[in-house]
Amino acid sequence: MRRWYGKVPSSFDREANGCCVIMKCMKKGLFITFEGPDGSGKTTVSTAVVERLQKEGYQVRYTREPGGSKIAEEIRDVILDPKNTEMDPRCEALLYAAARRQHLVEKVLPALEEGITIVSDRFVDSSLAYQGYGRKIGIDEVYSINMFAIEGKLPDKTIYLDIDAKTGLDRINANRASLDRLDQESEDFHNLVHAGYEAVVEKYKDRMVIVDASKSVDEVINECYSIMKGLLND
Ligand code: ATM
Repeated sequence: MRRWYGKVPSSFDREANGCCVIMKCMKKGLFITFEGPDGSGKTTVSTAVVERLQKEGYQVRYTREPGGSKIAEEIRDVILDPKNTEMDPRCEALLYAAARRQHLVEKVLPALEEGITIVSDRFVDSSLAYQGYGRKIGIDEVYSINMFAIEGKLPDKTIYLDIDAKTGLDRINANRASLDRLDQESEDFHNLVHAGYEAVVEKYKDRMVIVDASKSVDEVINECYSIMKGLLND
């Protein structure tokens, strides 16, 4: 049976197969996440890839964490506010999980049901790396609160943009006008986050596609675009 992940069928397809057949072929959208340390270029790359795919007629939507819905964006503001220096690490982990829950049920799951592929700029692996490793809460603890939040809904594939902490931070310091509460953390913290990502990538290797994010942004975009095309046409 033909598999269809949401590229709008041509009029030939419609005439040849009839709408009923197409509806039967229609699959849920794919759930793809982009992950990586700060300065890996996730947002630039994932938005560029989504735009390119949309122009080709694919039913793909970009969203981001923390945020992506009204309530989740409000939680994002609290988490990233540089003035909230007293925030406890477990409170931070719970807030990320709360924002994730709201975004998932409000934006991600309904779109997937409609056959739209979701590209989420960060998801649960960020919490495992940043809170589990960076804040030293432990990956298993952070995983367990997240399982409550996401009820086992993990991405179909995760594209991990790999960059070392120093190169990533240098990029951020060169390009960003203002730094949020986590950007302002020490290089040691960001080294721990990178080590966390390495552990997460190893633990979930079947789900991960690793991309070298130290290459030029155009090269990284092209590579991620090819990966996405492969997944959508699989
Ligand atoms: P973005 O820079 O990708 O918008 O994410 C905001 C910050 O939130 C980012 N750190 N900085 N700087 C990573 C952090 N973050 C976590 O610590 N845990 C999470 O679960 C998520 C989704 C993001």
